[in-house]
Amino acid sequence: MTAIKQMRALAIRVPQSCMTRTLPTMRSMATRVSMITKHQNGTSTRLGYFLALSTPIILSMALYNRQQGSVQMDSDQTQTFKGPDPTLTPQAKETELLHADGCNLAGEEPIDISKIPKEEAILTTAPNVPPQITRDYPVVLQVPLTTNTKMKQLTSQYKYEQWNFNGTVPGPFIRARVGDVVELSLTNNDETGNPHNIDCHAFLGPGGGSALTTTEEGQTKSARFRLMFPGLFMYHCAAAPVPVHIANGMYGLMYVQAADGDLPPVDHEYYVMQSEFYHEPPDVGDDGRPSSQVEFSYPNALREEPNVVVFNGHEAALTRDKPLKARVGETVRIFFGNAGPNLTSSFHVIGSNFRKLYRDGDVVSAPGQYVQTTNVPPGSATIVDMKMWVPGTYTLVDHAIFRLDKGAVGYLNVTGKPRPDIYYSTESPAPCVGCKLHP
Ligand SMILES: [Cu+2]
Repeated sequence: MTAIKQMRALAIRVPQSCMTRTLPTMRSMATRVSMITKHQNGTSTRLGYFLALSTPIILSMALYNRQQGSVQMDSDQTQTFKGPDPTLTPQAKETELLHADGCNLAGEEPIDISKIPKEEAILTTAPNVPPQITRDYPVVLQVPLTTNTKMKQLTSQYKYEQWNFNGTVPGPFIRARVGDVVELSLTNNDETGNPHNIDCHAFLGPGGGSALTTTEEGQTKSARFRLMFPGLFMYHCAAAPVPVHIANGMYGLMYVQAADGDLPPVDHEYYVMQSEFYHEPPDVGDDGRPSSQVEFSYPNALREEPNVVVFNGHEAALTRDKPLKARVGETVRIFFGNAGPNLTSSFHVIGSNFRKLYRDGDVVSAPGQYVQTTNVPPGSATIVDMKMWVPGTYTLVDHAIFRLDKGAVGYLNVTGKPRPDIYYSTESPAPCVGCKLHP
């Protein structure tokens, strides 16, 4: 068949829309080929035209087939979907139904708070999350927080004096609902004399509440904040010098459920927060041995060169002490925060993916789907949903992967029956010796 005949035969099978899209490209390519070949013989000229004109047509046909959901199984078997793969259909409509009002405001009119019932918040320590709120009315939600310091085993090598809320790093997980009025009381039990306060990213007003809640040693202060919008938010101490209070451990997460319906239920909800620690080298004692304790390093923090990067406050928080758990077939949600203070996290779970990703803690917009890794900057948070299909150990990491050797690793242990239809080999697993990623 001549080049012209081949081109005509192909063109007959190409939809008009594809032709329209590709014609300008075809013309420009043909012109270029014409210029190149005008001094050559007739055969190479025809070959040039054929290559220039047929390549975009073939590419257009492949693109068109893909858009139509046509899947070539093998040479004599074609399976055709009508429309795109339904499992990959965007969920925007579903989300619209969940949160009909995009802003989901509690209401713009002032309210009489004395008429709202009071309730004490359930506060949990990482990796636990308080149960879903099922009430359909707002409350004055009482949140009692305290501040203190505590010497903790930060890494296998060193102890470090952390500054904390309610005795833990990260601080407690606070769950509330849009329309609730958070009645925050902050008691400063820190005997070092440092003032502390709360800046919560879910609060509307100057400083996110910090100026209203600054407490000196031995003091308690209270303030009220009405929650006007849903999402996952970081809270932290913002007493001066702010970077030092955050670097030493004063942060946590608050999740504000939408008033008209929470996220779809899952089997397990977990609370994980990434952060860095900056410390000086250990002092060396009279016996020549280095101390097992290290102290905060302002120069390292200023240079943004952490010594330690961890999930939930110390190196072993999600490995030896408390790996996350699930069973095959179950769904897992992680409320993931990044306290920084400096590094952006490239959060990833080795062996899985984020079936739903509520980027930046945004539960109003349609979630991302089947996402491998997500960026979480300092001062932000994200919500990821996974489904566990295959038993084994899954590893939480910051995919800026050298941080693994600074402590950023956690495990999610999944038990249950193997699924050889999904994951199979005749070989038995052979984890590498000393590997933190694949225990
Ligand atoms: Cu503080």
